[in-house]
Amino acid sequence: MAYYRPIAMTDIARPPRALALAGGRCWFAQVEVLDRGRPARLAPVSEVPDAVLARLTAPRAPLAGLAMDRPQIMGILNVTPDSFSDGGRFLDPAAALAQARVLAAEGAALLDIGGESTRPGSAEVPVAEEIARTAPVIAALRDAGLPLSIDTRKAGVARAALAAGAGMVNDVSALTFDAGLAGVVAAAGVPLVLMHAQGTPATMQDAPAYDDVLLDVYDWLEHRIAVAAGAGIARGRIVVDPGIGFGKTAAHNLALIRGLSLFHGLGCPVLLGASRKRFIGTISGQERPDRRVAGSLAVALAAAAQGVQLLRVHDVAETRAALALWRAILAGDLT
Ligand code: HH2
Repeated sequence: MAYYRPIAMTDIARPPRALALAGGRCWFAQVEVLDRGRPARLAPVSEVPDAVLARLTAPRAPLAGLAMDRPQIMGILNVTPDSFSDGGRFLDPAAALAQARVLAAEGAALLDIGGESTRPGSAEVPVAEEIARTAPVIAALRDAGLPLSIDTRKAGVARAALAAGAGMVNDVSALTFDAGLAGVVAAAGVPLVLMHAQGTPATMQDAPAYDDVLLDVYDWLEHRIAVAAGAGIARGRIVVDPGIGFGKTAAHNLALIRGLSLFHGLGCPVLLGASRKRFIGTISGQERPDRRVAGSLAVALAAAAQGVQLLRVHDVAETRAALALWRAILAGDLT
C-alpha cells in the first residue's frame, strides 16, 4: 500500500499549482510516495488519489474554539509529584493555579492539565487521587478564558474534569487503557487527542521496535480513529499525535518528526508533544529538562514548518516568541 507524504513548504514564492496543507499556511506541490520494502520516490500531486488529496488539503474545523489554520500553543500543567520536567512544582493547588495564569498570560491558547505522570517507568495513579489533583484546578480555571484539556487515560477522571469545566480530553493511550473513556467523550461531544504509544509507561522504553516507525504509527492511528468514530466520536473532533518518547528510541522520534506531514493524511489536526523530552537532552547535551528549551524550540519550529496545528509545550513564552518570528519571516505577518 502506498502512503503519500506531502513535501511541506513555507516559502513565500508559492507556485500557482501548489495546494494548501490542511487549509493552513504550508503548501505542497509534490509528495513523497512511501511503500514498505520499496525505495521512497517523489511524485507530483496529480499522482495522489482523490480521497487522500481531499484529506491532505481540507481545512480543519476549529477545535475547542481555536482556529486550526496555524500552530496553536497548548501549555502543559502537571499537577503531579513526579512528572519528568516539572514534577512536584505544581502539586499544591495554589501553585498550580498560579502557573496556569502564567501560562495563559504568556500566550497559551489552551492548557493541558494532568494528574498522572506517564514518563518512562512511571506507576499508575488511583482514579480518586488523579481527580483530587486535577478537578479543583480545572474548576478554579473554568472562567480563565481559555480552553482546558484533561490529560488522562481514565473515564472517571475525564468525567470529573468535564464536569469541572474541561472542554477537551487528551488520552495518551488512544482509548486502549479504559474501555469507558470513549463513551464519556462521545456523550460530552468534546475533542479528543489520540496519541500513539507502544507498550505502557512502565515498560515502553525497554526495547521499542518497529517495522517502519512512520508507517506503523500512521496505521495504528488510523485504526484508533476508526475505533473512536465507531464509538460515536465525530472525526472532526479527533486530534492525532505520534507520541514522541512513548515507546520510541531517539532515532524513532527523529524519524517521526522528519515525516510529520504524513499524518495530515489522516484528515485530523496533528498535535506534537516533544517539549523538553529526553532525546532533546541527548542531542543537545542537556541533562536537565529545564535547560532543554532551545532544543524544544527547534523541534517546535520544525513541526510548525510541517503544518502541525497543536504544540504541547512547557515553555509557552519562548515558543510564542519563536512562532511570532517564524510567521513574521515567512509572510511579514507581525501579529
Ligand atoms: N507527553 C506527555 C504527557 N502527555 N500528551 C500528548 N498528547 N502528547 C505527548 O507527547 C504527551 C502527552 C509527557 O510529558 P509531560 O506531561 O511533560 O510529563 P509527565 O508524563 O512525566 O507528566
